[in-house]
Amino acid sequence: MTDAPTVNIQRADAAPPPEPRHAPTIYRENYAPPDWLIETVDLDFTLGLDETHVAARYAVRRNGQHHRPLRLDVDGSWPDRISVDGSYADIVREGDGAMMVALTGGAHEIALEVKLQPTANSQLMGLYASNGMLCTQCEAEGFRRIVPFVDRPDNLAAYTVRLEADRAAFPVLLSNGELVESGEAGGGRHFAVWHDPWPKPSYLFALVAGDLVANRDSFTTMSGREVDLAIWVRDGDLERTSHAMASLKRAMEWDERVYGREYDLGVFNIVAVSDFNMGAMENKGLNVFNTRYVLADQETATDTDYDGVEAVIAHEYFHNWSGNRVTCRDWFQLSLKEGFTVFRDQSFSADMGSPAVKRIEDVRVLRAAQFPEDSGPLAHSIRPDSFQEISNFYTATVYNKGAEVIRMMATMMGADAFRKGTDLYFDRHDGEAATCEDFVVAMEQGGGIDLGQFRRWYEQAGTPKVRAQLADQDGEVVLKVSQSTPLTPGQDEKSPQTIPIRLAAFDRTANAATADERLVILNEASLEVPLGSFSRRPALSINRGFTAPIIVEMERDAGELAWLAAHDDDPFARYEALQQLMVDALVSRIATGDTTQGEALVAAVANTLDGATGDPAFVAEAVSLPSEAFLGDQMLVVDPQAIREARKALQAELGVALDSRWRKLHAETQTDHADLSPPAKGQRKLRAAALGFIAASGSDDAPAIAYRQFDQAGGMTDRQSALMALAHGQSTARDRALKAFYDRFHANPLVLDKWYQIQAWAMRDDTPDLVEELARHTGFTLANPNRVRALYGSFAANQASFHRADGKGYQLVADLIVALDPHNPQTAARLVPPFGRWQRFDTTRQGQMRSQLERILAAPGLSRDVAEQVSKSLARA
Ligand code: B3K
Ligand code: ZN
Repeated sequence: MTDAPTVNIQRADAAPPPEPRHAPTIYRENYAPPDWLIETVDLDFTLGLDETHVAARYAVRRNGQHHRPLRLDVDGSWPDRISVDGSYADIVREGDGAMMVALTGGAHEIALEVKLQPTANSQLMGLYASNGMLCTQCEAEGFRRIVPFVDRPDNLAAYTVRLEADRAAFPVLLSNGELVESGEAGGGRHFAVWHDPWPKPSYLFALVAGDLVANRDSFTTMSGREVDLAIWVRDGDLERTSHAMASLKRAMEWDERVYGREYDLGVFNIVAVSDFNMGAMENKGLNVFNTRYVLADQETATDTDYDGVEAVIAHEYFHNWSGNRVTCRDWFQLSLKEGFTVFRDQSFSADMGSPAVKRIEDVRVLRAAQFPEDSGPLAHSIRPDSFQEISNFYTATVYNKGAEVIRMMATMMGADAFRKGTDLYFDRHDGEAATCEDFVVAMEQGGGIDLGQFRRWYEQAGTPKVRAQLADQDGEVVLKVSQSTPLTPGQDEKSPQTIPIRLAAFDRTANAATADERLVILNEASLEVPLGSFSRRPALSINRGFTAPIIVEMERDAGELAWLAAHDDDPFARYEALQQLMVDALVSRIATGDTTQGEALVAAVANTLDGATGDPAFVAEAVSLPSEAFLGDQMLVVDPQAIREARKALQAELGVALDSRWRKLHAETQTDHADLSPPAKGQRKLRAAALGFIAASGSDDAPAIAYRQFDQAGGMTDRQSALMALAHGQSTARDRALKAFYDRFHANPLVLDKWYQIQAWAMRDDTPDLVEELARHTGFTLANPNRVRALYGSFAANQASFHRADGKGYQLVADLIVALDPHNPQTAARLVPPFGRWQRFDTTRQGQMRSQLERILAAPGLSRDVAEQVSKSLARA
């Protein structure tokens, strides 16, 4: 493929100019289709860790009537040689580094050659080296770090890729699509040619070369086609891939059954990589995964880890249709594939386990990650209007709120109409780069629903607040609801949203808890809903199943909440009622020192424990105290220390008051860790909750109980929860357990991450000092994103520790951001948002947080990623 005559017209040292200090803002409304389309791509890689040579050939076609040149995006590697139709290429370099190629006809062939240094690529975008292997990450704009290209998702092309490398160092050579040829290349080298028949955008390109072994299996699709499945890992990790393989097959079957979507190649490869900026990547036919979401066995992975593997394997697989067959027109449409695919993976996981518990977990994540984002300086709608660096928009808003928006459509439409809508969407836009609007139109036409006003969910940022009140009108109970959305950056006006709210009113005097559930669509500023007559004020169960991503504000006294926690037939609402009781108790304890609600809470928790034989995982969720961060969100000014003390005190009270119950539960929930059934996982979750209360009670034998669980654990779930319970406190058992854990597992990077994470999570006064020490520990490295997240990501999420009054937490994380940015700006930028919460804290902390943000902003050569997050975070929301 390199035999075409190329003309050397640009010296290799004519590198593009450095990135501008203040990157330009890109606006959604300025979208214009590409002037030229690359329709076929031939890539020829001569692979090496230190140096890789790429020869590329593109067939390009003029798109429409115009005289503009071809724009090729470039980031880093300026080509040594370039030609047009085998002759001189007339090129100009733009200020942003792009290459403009003057072309005269309607169709041309471009050939170019590039040299890359994979080992020197610490950003982990483009082609890079990890643990002796070579791999790629191209979403969103990494392909231009490999070769100059029309690197935007609306350029779909068919790719043929030839890989050549030393056979001993890189026995396995993979790319997208199907293997069409392979063989010897002489001198101990070999080659493989892959062809992907499905036109795809450049962000879905991938290659992997390395010394890997495969867990192989196969799947027969609904039309009877056989698909070869392979999960590629380093030798020694093979026995940890069976859960991933089983999850993949379940996901393939589920997508056929639930969405009618069949896989479309003869091969599906997954490769596990240890140095990876995020969870995984859905490259066509060649998914690349963080090892964390592939490898699991009972010795090293918790039940949560197992669930994470299953969910991420499914998520990436589902992208084959929601993302790959139908892709995004531009990056503002990211939620088109991500929101929808998260909804699909959430539904899949719900079907595989307990739907009620899955819903509780998903809402917990939404409240922990998305609600704060939506109320701060980085708030944006699920379809943003502008960005500087698209990597900063892979957010909980685009992903998780995006999924809630799809869920609301499904709730309003019902399952059959929703399926008709998605069928139409997939059929109509197959092979296209589509928009969120295309999706909404397909849902309207396929599912027969008017989503006119519902579109505001795509436009408006901010979490709507819904105020609910019961009133008595002429002997009838009427529910009055009203909505408002707080203003967010760049949006000075908000209009009413379309909010589907499932609700029920219970007659508390009736023997059985039955009520007519109804779905109310709130699409005005306010609405009155007649509920009928009741002999006394009914118990109101509202936003059941969390039908809408809103904050409900209403006064319900402890009696009503306790009744709902005990009797509501909707499990999410039961959970919510008990959590609200706890929030109310803690908020009033913090505000006034009032501890009188403790008793009602003890009774309500005891009552929920009585139901433990039903769904233990549900009980564990319901009785666990709300997080420090969630409690902070309920306060006008967050007082991290007061929250920690109140929460600890309440946990201790519940621990003491129900001591014998926790001990009994703890003793009864011993399980075989090989049993991954939902009931067994639920037992372990409840056991962890019980141990947490035993430890919090402060009883003398608590450290010994925790140590025994740690020491005798049949698997990582029990071992980790015991270590966590010990890590919060001060005891010799804690020190012994941490040392034993390190000694036993330090050679396994994923388990060593846990060791860092557990200590960074610990609710101790000296956690910032420990984190500082751990960063100097031999196992810590800036080169591995998992390790950075384990220590610093966990620490920044540990509210009272990160916000310790002396400002040390802020300083540690800011230092890390400045040190990491030159190596890996994407991972560095992900640690900025906790600083953006400054307006929620007292003036001293505000000053400390702002001065760290200013210090980061002053760092020389700051990346576009971090600069955007920091400058936006400094602005007043
Ligand atoms: N699509 C990728 C995320 C890529 C992130 C790039 N910064 C994984 C996923 O959402 O499935
Ligand atoms: Zn995704």
